[in-house]
Amino acid sequence: MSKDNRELEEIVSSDTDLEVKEPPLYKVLLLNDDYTTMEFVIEVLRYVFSKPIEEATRIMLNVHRKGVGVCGIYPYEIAETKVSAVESLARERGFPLKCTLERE
Ligand code: TYC
Repeated sequence: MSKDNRELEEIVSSDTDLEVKEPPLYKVLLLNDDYTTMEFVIEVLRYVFSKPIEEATRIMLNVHRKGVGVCGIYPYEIAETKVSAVESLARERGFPLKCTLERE
């Protein structure tokens, strides 16, 4: 093998050059409140998070009972877009529903 080839192989096979970093993930959290209707929260989980009705109902009831719950885990920009979608739908309908991000 030529010197050039050996150098190239070293570069290509070195860990640091080949390592593919996964993007950091963020949990999207839904917070309970006393005013947003259960129906609206289920609607949001179906529309924004593409949850089937049974899972949407389970997540909503979990948040209702525990105060907070995870509705999905995504890379930052997707998570942030979902938080904005939830809050703007809620404001449109006059509900105080809150949604936040938490680094995994
Ligand atoms: N606690 C609300 C009620 O009793 C329902 C609710 C569930 C609100 C989940 C917000 O994130 C929430 N109407």
